[in-house]
This record gives sequence, structure tokens and C-alpha cells, in this order.
Amino acid sequence: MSHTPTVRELRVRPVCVPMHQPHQTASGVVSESPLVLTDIVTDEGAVGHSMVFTYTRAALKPTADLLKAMEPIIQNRPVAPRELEQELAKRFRLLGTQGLVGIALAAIDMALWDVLARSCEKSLIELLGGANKPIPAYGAIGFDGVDGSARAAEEWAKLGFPGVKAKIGYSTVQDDIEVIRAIRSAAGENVSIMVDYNQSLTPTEAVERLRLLDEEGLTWIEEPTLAHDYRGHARISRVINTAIQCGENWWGTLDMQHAIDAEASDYMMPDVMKIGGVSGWLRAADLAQTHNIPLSNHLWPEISAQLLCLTPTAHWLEYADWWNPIISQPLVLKNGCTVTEGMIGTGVDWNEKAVRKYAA
Ligand code: SMN
Ligand code: MG
Repeated sequence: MSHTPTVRELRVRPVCVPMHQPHQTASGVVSESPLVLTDIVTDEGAVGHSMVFTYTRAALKPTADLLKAMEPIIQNRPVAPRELEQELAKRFRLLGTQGLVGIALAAIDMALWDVLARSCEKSLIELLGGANKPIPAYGAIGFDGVDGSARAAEEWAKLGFPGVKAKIGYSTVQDDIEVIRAIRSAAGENVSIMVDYNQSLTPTEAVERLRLLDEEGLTWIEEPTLAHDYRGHARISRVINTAIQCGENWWGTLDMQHAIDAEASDYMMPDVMKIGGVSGWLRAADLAQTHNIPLSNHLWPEISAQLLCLTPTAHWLEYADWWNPIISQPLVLKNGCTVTEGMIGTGVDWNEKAVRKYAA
């Protein structure tokens, strides 16, 4: 790459990828993955990719339309993600850069970083001066009751995963404990267990329940109450010994800063889309380093595995294979840890046949 390439075109394609098993949480079920796939084409003909997850099909077309409508802002501009991030943030300040706007901005940011790395024939890690490191990964267990949770835990443990994360928030705390103990005996003593309430308790309920979970040896307890109730989380965290984990619903690093200010969470796990793409993640990694907070990811295993290599306080990788069908080279794991060697760009490229099949 002798000069900085410029943006020629931004293409978007909405897809809906079926899930082999619905993902149940205490706050609703995810039974398919509505994704908007973005391709940024440069004047040199290089193509960068990113995908964003709209959680619900209702947001799929609006997000794709919004993204396409942003094309003129970046067209003919140098592929300079940090510069364009600032400019886009300014353009959308009056509307606000959360929600669908935030999703669209993250799609652009991730695709720009991808094409920049690909133009240099480098991975994101190499482009940003980092080194490959194996990050321990955990597998997901849905809200699947005692037997279902134990079965899933056993499968992850058999695959060599050093951790599992279960959805809980059953009718009573005794039910929660029963599920946790079933997971423990199915996965074995050496597997770390995390649990996720997906915002389903009031702070008062959480204090009552989590006190009883303190004896279960959990690695963390995630989002016991509403994601943006930082004071509520701080109140819970003060009386609980087990680490509290939050972050997947923070929009941008200012939300993360507010959580830090409130002492809401011991560990943090931003979502690369909601936190603001690669540019947002890098700020989050700096904040985490400054405050010495262990940082994990939420979904997006390919790009997150690389971002965690660039994060001094990297903790766990949340593994998910939901989007593997449309990715040409899904993340590789060895002994339950990430393998980033040999990746190019952000690691996201399409299995075109599957993309056509799942076009929405
Ligand atoms: C989660 C919830 C909903 C969709 C994807 C993931 C979850 C997690 O809270 O922690 O993975
Ligand atoms: Mg969660």
C-alpha cells in the first residue's frame, strides 16, 4: 500500500441466519440472527467486511437502509477510520449516536479497519502493533433447565473449553442453584462457571439472590439488574463477594466511564458493535487498562479474539458459533483458547453461497 486508499462504494446486505437451537435468556429468546453485512470497496478494488446484529428482524431493513444512506458521507474519503469516526459522530450528534445509528456507525468503522488491514495484507493485530495470544474461551448455556444446562456444560467441557456461561433467573434462587450445581458436576471442577441474569432482577431481588450464590464459586454474575442502572449494580456489588460483570449493553465508552464512576461492575465485557466498533473498543481497552479492569467481549468472536490480543487486561473470550454459517473462516480454537495466527483483516469474510441462501 503506497498511498491511503479511498472509499469507492459501501454495499449492504441484510441476512437472517437460523440458529440450530434458540438462545433463551431471562429477558426473551433469540431464535434467529438478523445481520446486516457491509462491504466497503476502495479505489484500488480492495474490499473490507463487517457485520452487525440487529437482535430483531424488525430492525434489519431500517439498519440496512440507514447504513446505505451514510454512503455519501464516506465516499471518496481516505480509509482513515479514526478520522471518519470523529466526522460521523459529529454528523449524527443532534440525532444521537446510540441505537440503530450507533449500529450503523460501528458497521462502517469495523469495515474501514478491515479494509485498511487487508490493504496492508495484515491482521488487525499486526496493523495495530499487537501480538497473537491465546485467550481462554467460554461456551454458552441457554435458559434450558437443570438437564439441558448440564448436557450443554458437558459438551463444552468435552470440547476442551475452560469455561461455560449459563443463563439463569429461574422462578426461585433454589432453581438457579440447582442449575449451577448440575453444571458443576457435569463440567467438572476445573471448568469456570459464569452466570447471566440478563437484567431480569430488581436491585433488591438481586441482593437477596446473589448473597445465596456467593457460596457457589462462580467466576462472575452478569447483568443482575437493568444494564443502565449503574447505581443499582453498585449497590449489589457492594454486598456481594462474587465479581459482577456488565458491558454488553453499553453504547459507547462514555457509558463505560459512567459505570466505572459508579463502581457498577468488577469486570467489563463491551460489545464491539455497541461500544463503537474497533475505534470504540480501543478506547474501552485504554479505560480498562487505566483502571485495571479485566475485559472480556460480547459475541463477534473473530474480531473480538483479535481485539482481546490488543487489550492489556484481556480476560475471557465469549465464544459463539451462531454466525459461522455465513463466515468463510470462522474463529479457530485450540484447547478452548483462541488461535489468531493466520487471520487477515478483522477475520470476517463471507461464505457467499450461505449469504445468498439466507438473504432477507
Ligand atoms: C446475550 C443475550 C442476547 C443475545 C446474545 C447474547 C447474552 C450474552 O447476554 O451474554 O451472551
Ligand atoms: Mg449477557
